[in-house]
Amino acid sequence: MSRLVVVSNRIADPRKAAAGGLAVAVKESLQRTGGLWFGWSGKIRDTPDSSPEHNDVQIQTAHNVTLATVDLSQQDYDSYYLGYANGVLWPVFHYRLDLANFDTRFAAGYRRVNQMFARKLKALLKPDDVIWVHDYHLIPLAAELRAMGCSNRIGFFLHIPVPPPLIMAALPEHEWLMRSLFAYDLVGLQTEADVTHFTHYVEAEANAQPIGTNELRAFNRTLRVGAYPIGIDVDEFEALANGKEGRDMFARMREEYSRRRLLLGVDRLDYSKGLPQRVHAFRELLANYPENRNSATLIQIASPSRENVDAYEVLRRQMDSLCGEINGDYGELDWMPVRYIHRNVARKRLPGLYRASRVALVTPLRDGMNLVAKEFIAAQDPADPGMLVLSRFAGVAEQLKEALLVNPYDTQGTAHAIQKALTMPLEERVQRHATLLKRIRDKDVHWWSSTFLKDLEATPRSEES
Ligand code: GDG
Repeated sequence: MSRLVVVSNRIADPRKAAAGGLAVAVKESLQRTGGLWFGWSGKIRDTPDSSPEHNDVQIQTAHNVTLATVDLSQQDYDSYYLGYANGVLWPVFHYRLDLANFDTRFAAGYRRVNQMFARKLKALLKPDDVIWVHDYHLIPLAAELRAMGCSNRIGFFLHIPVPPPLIMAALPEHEWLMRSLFAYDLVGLQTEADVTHFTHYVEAEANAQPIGTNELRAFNRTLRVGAYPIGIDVDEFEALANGKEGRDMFARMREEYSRRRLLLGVDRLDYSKGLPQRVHAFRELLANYPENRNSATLIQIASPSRENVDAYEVLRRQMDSLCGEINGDYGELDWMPVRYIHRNVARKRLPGLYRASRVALVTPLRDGMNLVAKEFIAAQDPADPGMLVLSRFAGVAEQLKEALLVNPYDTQGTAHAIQKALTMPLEERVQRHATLLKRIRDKDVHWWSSTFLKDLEATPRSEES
């Protein structure tokens, strides 16, 4: 059995139960193979550059897993993390060319940090290791490792969407990024739509030749590409909802809102999540369906995110003002339409909150997958479930067709769907929920990691392709 090496921008300590996300997804495989998890420590060093002699790898062991981290210099953090990853790749991959800042120094910093990561990681690798790299921060990592003579199997999973070819082509460095992707053996994307975009893009821009199903040949290499929609640990989430804290939270919310109907949004405060559009749609609901006044309450949790990137500050001010306006215009002494919480809520409180909500609003303008939609379904009482209003532009909409799908840019249409969700008969809710639950259970997080890793291990070794 090969050792698994996971590489991601940030790592999470798998000993911490509340870690969530990627930690849950890769924990089992890392523990089973005595694996290694490599990434940025989250710390910024005082020394100005990332040269190897100034930056040691910090190693810890957690159960059977080795955690290896490096620090970043301030300059690298600014250009690699804030500048290129979150100021260029994130907006472009979410179709927001208008928000991208194509400063060439950012691209240089991005490359420099990927080279530094490759150098540090290479020293820790064994010949049979299987390497799984995560997300847009690390696209060129495999190419840098290959340049150092690494012939291990290397897979890449992109957590965010792939935009249509001409949007990709607007990235000044797109050819370099595309060539870098061909250094991987397997590229995993969230949805079939992403696979189609990616395939069209490399066919158009690199004259890549399709060979067999989901195999592309270009730059003298063969790349496998597939859709691996990421899932959640459904059993864990159900257990959390049914556990003591989940039940307490549920009971508290039900009591507090006994005369109200609760709508819920849980997101990072990010412009891809469609938060202003959601507040507009909720306002439209109150205007067009007055029976919801003095009754429907939207709790919107918007956890702070990337506060050093300008576009996020603009969004924050916009949300403060929109929520203030709706409460001012519609609020009563004993009812506030929107409870807007710009703080992180403890993970153990989420399941009870999801379960107490009649409707979840998951309405991003663009999203790779969206795990909140899956968490909401897993937390419901199957005998009296809440309803999911879901953007058709979230990757998860490819799987969850029984939700009420909306176009978040269509304010009236979204308000209408929210009203439909609020008034849906019990029998229909139960039926839809049962199908949705089956879908997220069939492709849960264990399916996701084991399928990707099985496919990666089945690819020929690099020198053989
Ligand atoms: C990226 C892609 C893709 C949110 N607020 C709080 C909180 N959360 C948790 C949720 C959920 C997670 O954060 C968010 O996951 P999403 O999938 O919704 O979105 P991104 O953070 O943008 O993730 C996305 C994902 O990667 C995985 O591939 O699905 O498309 O953009 O688990 O519950 N958790 C706590 N407090 C909060 O206030 N504890």
